[in-house]
Amino acid sequence: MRVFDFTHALLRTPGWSVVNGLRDDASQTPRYEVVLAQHAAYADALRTIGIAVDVLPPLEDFPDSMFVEDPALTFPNGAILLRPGAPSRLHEREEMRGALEKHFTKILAIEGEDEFVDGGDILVTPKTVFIGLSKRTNRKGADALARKLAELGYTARIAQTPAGILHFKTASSLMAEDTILATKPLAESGVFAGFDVIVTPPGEEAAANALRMNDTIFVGAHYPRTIDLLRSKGLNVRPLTVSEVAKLDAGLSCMSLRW
Ligand code: CIR
Repeated sequence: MRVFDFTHALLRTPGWSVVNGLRDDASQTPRYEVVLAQHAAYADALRTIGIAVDVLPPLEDFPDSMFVEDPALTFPNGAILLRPGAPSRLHEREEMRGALEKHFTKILAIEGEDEFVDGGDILVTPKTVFIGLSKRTNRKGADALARKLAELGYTARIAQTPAGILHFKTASSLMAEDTILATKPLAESGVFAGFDVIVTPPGEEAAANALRMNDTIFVGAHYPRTIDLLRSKGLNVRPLTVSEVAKLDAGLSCMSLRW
């Protein structure tokens, strides 16, 4: 089984409070109805490729809780509850536990009060799980996660998220077992030595948060040059509209947990 072969996904419907979600550019206010529609289209797209999609109810107390990728990590053999680094998001993980218990017998948790890790900073590749240090993920959190990953049989590698972007996966995603899509700064950092790295075209850096699931690669529909580039390499690309979600500094991986 390849690391991007999945049968299940867990999502959470956005609540009205999503308009108050965290974002770098406060002048961009997402419209609730449009976020909801883009989220529903994303869930449908996952279903059309054969994924069993479990959609959790909205949590108005947590404006960013539709981004279920950040408070937990899932693997075929277990899940890990993380400690998101934004204070408004820290307690989202408690809301994930019950949902994960329905699917996993083994659930580990990062517990240290000074340990913070967001799932958006975790890039799973066949041999290595990259953990990007960022404003949300600190060294203690990364070290703690590396220990939990070892318990599940995975090897972690701690890396640096480029300055000015939210998460490690804002700038990178796995396209094939040996191929990564990354922004120029992350590609040039050399962190992906040994992989074939496809660099996002200038102006389309945000396309780097793409999502490979089984034989489909979901890419933001607003990035035509990235779509053409990936298709020219024989990859099966399916564009999805996430323009409203992008106002919340989010992309395709953020809206699901997959296993
Ligand atoms: C946040 O700032 O936490 C949300 N507005 C966006 C989270 C995006 N999540 C992700 O990239 N995994």
